[in-house]
Amino acid sequence: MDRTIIQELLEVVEQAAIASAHLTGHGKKNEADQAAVEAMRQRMGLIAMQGRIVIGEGERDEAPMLYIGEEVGSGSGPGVDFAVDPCEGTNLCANAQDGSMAVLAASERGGLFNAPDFYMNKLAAPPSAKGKVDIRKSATENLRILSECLGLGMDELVIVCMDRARHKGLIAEIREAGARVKPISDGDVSAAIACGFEGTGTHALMGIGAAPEGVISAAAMRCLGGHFQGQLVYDPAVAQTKEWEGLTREGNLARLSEMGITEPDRVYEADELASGNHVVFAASGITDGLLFKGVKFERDCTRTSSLIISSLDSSARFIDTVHIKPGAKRVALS
Ligand code: VTB
Repeated sequence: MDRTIIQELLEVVEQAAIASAHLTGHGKKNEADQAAVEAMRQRMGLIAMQGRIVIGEGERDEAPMLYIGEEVGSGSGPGVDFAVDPCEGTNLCANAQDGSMAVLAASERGGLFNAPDFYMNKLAAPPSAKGKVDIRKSATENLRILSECLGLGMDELVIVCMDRARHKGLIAEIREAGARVKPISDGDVSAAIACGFEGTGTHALMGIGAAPEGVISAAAMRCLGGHFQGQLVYDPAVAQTKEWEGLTREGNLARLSEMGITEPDRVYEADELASGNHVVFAASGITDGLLFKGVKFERDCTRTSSLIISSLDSSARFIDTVHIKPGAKRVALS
């Protein structure tokens, strides 16, 4: 994998974002997802690589495209592993709410953790708190450490948590400690990455989201030098999700073991979830977000805003692209 892949991956996420942006606000989350999947797959096919999906839309029998194990790319060139989420925050996209994006992480073969479709307890924090906060510590203790590392008062800290019943206790604890909580309905990748940059006004992501998204967040945080830890959640009583109705703790543990995960309680660090020598994170806004804007359709062009973070050249690029429509007469500067 060399630096030329940066431009290719930019175009992959841009095309996926544009495809699902056509469906923004239509209340059709599956269609928006499908459009992004098709566009992402099609653009990936043009890249000279032996690509492989390690985190995707699911198993082959449930996902016709970008399924786990699917080969993508032209078939010759470097081996590249991908974790993809073509429409992260499908509900946000369907309801035209802020925070949905097309996103992926890439690495050389074997450089991304093949996360099972489980839940994951996550802790993301800025680079200055890296290795100091710890998911094994209480939220209260981590807030104290964050306050010290960031030089901010407790009441100046903003902690993002997904707005879910399972976080009732966590949210109460954060507020009790004196920090502020910003609940989000969906989209914890964007929330995690926002912690990697100064000036976003959010200082940590705490709580349980999906494991595959955790790997994508970890890839970005690893390149940014931010803190990210994840621990799989297998107990339905902890996950408190409709998705796991009828499943048991023992059954989930057995599923993990079948997948080769023998230490289900292990805490994974960012560089274990994204362990490759070369890691690239690419995202393009579908709707507006904290770090970049969503797709804007205009008469003569379509505008996209994206973020590419790469360990290949230690960079984070914020890229605005004007996609000029055929026969365009006049493309405004901004
Ligand atoms: C999580 C989160 C994602 O969906 O997957 C969430 O990581 C689903 O969680 O960012 P629930 O099953 O509790 O609803 C997202 O918010 C969007 O895909």
